[in-house]
Amino acid sequence: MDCIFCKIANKEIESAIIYEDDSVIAFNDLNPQSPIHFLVIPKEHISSANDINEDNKEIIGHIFCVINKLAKDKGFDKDGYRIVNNIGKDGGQSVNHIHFHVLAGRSLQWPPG
Ligand code: DGP
Repeated sequence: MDCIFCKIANKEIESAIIYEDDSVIAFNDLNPQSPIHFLVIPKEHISSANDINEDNKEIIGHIFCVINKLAKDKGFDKDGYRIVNNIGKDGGQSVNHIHFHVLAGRSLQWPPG
């Protein structure tokens, strides 16, 4: 499958990896929108939140545990941050491998555009 995030997970494409374990990888976003902006993805290909199901749902909880750990390790847990998951065309998803944006390091605005 020609998936850029599968290639990042398989190290076929270079990225600034900040965390990795057996099932998950986190790397800095190529186009950062805040002083801290990284993506957390499952190594397994899941196209979007539309494809979360009873068989793969545990990875999503694990991703949130990883984000929680990284927020504490990097020290932005107390000031706060935002987790974003875009889905499909109207959600602004440009890469069809589920990913969670983690944005931190500045006061973020709401609502989104
Ligand atoms: P989304 O629009 O939610 O699908 O976000 C995709 C994000 O992925 C976008 O912020 C830019 C980032 N991105 C796309 N290609 C690459 C890449 O090759 N390397 C890295 N590090 N980030 C990428």
